[in-house]
Amino acid sequence: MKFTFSEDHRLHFPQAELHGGEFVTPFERPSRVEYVLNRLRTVGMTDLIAPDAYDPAPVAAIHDAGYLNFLATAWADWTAAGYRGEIVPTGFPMRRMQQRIPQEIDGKAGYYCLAVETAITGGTWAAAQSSCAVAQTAQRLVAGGDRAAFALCRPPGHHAAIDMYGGYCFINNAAVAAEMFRRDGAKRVAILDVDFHHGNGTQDIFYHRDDVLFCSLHGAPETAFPYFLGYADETGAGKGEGFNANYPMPEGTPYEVWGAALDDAARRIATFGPDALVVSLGVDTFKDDPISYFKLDSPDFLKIGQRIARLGLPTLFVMEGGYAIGAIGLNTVNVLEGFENA
Ligand code: SP5
Ligand code: ZN
Repeated sequence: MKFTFSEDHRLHFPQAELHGGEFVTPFERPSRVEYVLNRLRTVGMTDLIAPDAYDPAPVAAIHDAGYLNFLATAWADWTAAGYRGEIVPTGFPMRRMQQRIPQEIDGKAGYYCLAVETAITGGTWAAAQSSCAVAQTAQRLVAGGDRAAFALCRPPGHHAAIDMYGGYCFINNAAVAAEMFRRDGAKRVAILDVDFHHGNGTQDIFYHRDDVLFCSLHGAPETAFPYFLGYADETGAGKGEGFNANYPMPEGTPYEVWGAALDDAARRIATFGPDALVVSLGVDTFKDDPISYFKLDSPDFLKIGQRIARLGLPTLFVMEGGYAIGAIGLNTVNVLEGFENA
């Protein structure tokens, strides 16, 4: 299968992530992409397609206009205010408080932020747009008739909600691609999120819609980021009722259990009968991931690809998380190889 990627991901590399009360080098770092590229080369997946220009139209259809304007102007406003570090807000519109948007950039960032481990830098907006362009280009390959394509996106996207960034995500690349499939004539689109973390952003974007089915397998919110969404009883609302499926699982979950949840999600997708499938492909379910707690091993990722292939759908793989850097290439490309060799 063909894959897409942009060097501009490098423009986003914050110095620090707040982790356990310390500032550490971000887990979501540029070298992640290098390891995936190396593995693609090793297995002979060399069909790299350069990204087309970023198309803002489908992005504006799923994200809030004020939010996108905030992302585009945040760094200029932050530096103009005299702040010298990276953008990390300090106050938030919590319970029983106003939900009005402040003018001051620290307050404004707090309004649009869902997790402060994710710093914004001078290059973040350009990198986020390039990442989205990578997904958009791969979407066009699949919409144009390729059975599958792989978007090697960075920064990732599935935590980015209608009007919130965090969890290393700014633009929801998988959601943009799903929206593009709809615009290209797909009647129904399914999104399968296999990243360790709940795809809260994608759920938020499609929660009231019946044309996009969202299924997410993830660490249970009681014990795993993003903590405040991802329960099994979140099933969609309004006409979207029944079109959101969460599979929260506990610490230590091995492939035998995780794979049964994947089977259930795959059956649900088959019943839904979509014209296209978008896979939010995170490999932080790996046993040695430094911030996650499932116990999948490298060969299990081949099985994930095989199971997804059995759906027989035009499939777009969009890179999300995975922080066991030494294994991210093998695990990610195993999914793609499992799919291709199924
Ligand atoms: C795209 C993606 O995978 N985003 C993940 C964002 C996770 N952010 C911080 C999670 C806090 C994790 N606490 C880990 C405890 C490890 N013992
Ligand atoms: Zn993740």
